[in-house]
Amino acid sequence: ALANTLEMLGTAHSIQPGLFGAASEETLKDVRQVLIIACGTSYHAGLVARYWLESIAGIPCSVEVASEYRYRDSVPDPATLLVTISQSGETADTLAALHHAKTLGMLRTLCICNVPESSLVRENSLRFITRAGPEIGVASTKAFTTQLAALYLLTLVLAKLRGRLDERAEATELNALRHLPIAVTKILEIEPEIREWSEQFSMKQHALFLGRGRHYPIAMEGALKLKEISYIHAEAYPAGELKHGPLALVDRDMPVIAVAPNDALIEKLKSNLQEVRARGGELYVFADADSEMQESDGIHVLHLPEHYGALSALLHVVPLQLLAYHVALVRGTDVDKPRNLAKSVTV
Ligand code: F1P
Repeated sequence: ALANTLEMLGTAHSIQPGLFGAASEETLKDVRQVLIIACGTSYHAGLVARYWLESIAGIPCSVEVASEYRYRDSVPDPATLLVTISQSGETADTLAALHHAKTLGMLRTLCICNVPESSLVRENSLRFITRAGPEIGVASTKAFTTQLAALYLLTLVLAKLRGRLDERAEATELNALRHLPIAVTKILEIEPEIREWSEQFSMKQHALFLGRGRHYPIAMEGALKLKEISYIHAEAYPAGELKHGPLALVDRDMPVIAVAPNDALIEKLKSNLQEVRARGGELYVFADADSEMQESDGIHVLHLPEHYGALSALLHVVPLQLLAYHVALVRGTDVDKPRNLAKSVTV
């Protein structure tokens, strides 16, 4: 899915705004802020992108769930770029939020969507079609990673138009993007260990997911996948919030899954994890290849094959998707057609 989505980069040495449609340079060049609107998994992709847009493109960004935004009287800056994200392009709340935003004066609109002939694509002049192929199951997975790739490209285009990306940095980013499909495939090497972990979740009622920074939305996505397909109650928290409430839930029956890339926040995260361990919580940690985190009593650690810098969120979601998948298999739930859920929520 990622290889297809990124194929359009070809062998180019630069990233062209034209990736988002014919008039995109004109529309994007003096954008002052970005508003992202989506539902479910697509909303989580938007939350990751906020970190990228702020730190790489230096552009203010807010992210809203479409099901609420459509009822808000927000006061937008006319130079806002409205980005809607949807796998299906038919999600009623996302379409309604887009219509609402247009009535509020937001006319620069771009969608990231997996279905070229969808309503969402028809209603946006700028668009990026993720070429993930059809999602067989209800729970969105490969669409999510391709949405992240599209949002990263958008970040780079905006950074470039704002003079924040020199030629060397652009070449480095392009190489990193082109290597992504291989990096994701390599993660499958740790699937046997993830399958082993999944057996320990078979009788669990609840699970807690922790992350920090741009990996907090990845923890949210991991919790959503586990809920959707295995019916285990799962919540995600930014790890620093633990002591403000959720720590009260932690005991030996509460597995705690930590997204622990080796970035600037790792020392803070480690101290949060010690707080969990001190309360008897069993930890399942996804660390990076170059991380010093080691297994010990009640702390299980899996190292991802690579450490991927700014794009690491895109890699760290894959083991969480695999964990949800294997837990669902162990519990005998239907991974493709979870109860009560529709593939595309059109009402
Ligand atoms: C949004 C979404 C999906 C979820 C399920 C229900 O869909 O919440 O994230 O997995 O399919 O709908 P979309 O707008 O991305 O198509």
